[in-house]
Amino acid sequence: MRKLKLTPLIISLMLLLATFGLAVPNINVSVQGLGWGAGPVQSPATEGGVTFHFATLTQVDYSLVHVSRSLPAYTAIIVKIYDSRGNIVALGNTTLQASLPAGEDVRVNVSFTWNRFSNVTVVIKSPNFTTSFSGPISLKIQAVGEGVWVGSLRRPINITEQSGTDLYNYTVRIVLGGQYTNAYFTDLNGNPLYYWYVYDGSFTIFWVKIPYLSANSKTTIFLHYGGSVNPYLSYMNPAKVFLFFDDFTGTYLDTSKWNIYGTPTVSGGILSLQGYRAQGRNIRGQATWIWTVNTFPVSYVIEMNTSLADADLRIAQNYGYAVGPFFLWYINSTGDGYGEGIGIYYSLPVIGLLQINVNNGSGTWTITAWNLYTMGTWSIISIVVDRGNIQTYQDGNPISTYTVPSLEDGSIGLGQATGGPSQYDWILVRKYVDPEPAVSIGWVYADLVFRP
Ligand SMILES: [Ca+2]
Repeated sequence: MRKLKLTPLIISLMLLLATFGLAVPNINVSVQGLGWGAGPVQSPATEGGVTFHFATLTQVDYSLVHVSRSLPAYTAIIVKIYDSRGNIVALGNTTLQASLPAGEDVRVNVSFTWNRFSNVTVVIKSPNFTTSFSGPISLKIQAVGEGVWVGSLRRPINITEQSGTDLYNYTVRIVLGGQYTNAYFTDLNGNPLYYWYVYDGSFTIFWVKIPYLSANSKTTIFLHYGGSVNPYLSYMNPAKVFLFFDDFTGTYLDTSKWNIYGTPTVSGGILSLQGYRAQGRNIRGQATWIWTVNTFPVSYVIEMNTSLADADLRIAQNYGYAVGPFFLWYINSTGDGYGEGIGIYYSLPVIGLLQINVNNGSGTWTITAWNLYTMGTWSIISIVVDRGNIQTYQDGNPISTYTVPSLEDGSIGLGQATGGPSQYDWILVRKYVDPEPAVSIGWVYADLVFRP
């Protein structure tokens, strides 16, 4: 009888043990990897960013990563750079030797040529494991996050006023290597700024209008680019950026902007100016010049993309000299203009001060120097008109200087006396102070959003 009584007890104990056997030894599952789907993987951060340091204009040598939360020691940080086909072109990683406060940068070496950059991700693997209970099973989960690039980049640009005067609506010129898609600019408060740019095949010139910069002060603006859309496309507006701008679109010269002598032609976005030319013993054609309807307060800079065509050699040989293309930096209200004439003295390439009345064409040319302009190729010519001091540049190289009587508000002009045609893709006029604000360009910065 006693034996019979024990049996159910043993059976119930065995059942009890069997039940405990399922529950008591926890099943620990270490989950490592990226938390796609509904898995309870946690990211150590929600947002952050990566900054790329350039060893040269084109070569990145390291990155700086920061995230929104502090990271413990022994956290691994992996930076992956992808090309446009999704292949990894560079991989860098580091392990924190001490905890990293939120927002602080940690350096991760990653070496690649910038033109291969198409995407970046940053993986953060924390040494912290958290335990999650799901019914009778507990999971040990490593905190892992993948920082996904939001798809646009920005570069801080530091601007320092150096002339000792308060600048209002001043247009700053910024030159960067490479091309920048969907580019736009914001100020320190995130407000969009008016801008314009040209890309010449290897570098980009940006002009950005700064509403106010007090004397000797500094500010930072941000270039944003690389996104899928440009939210501030309407701010890419040369009419808002420059005192004067013409891209020579359409099929005729815009007479609301220019006064005309002779027959300038406009085609395919290019202005062509043709002068007199020798044909056998005869001289054909006529000189051509144009000058702005508006006047500009000194001081200012004229910039233009031009391919200059020389004076007519045979006219120079026959008459002793000939002016080819010329720029008029300043024309007063009676039409008397000052400028530079590029021409030929017998057979020698020379330049000199040209004084011409735009209404009747009478004038003088005073040869002052050899012609150091490169003719017949597209280049950007800049002319600084700083009161009576004139300095010209071709693709940033100083070419010539002139001193003329102190100037008041005036028009500017372009012309071709003989030879040609010289061609002009665009021309602009902007304000100038001496010295111009200093521009220094910061590193490339990519915002990241971490998942899961
Ligand atoms: Ca054009």
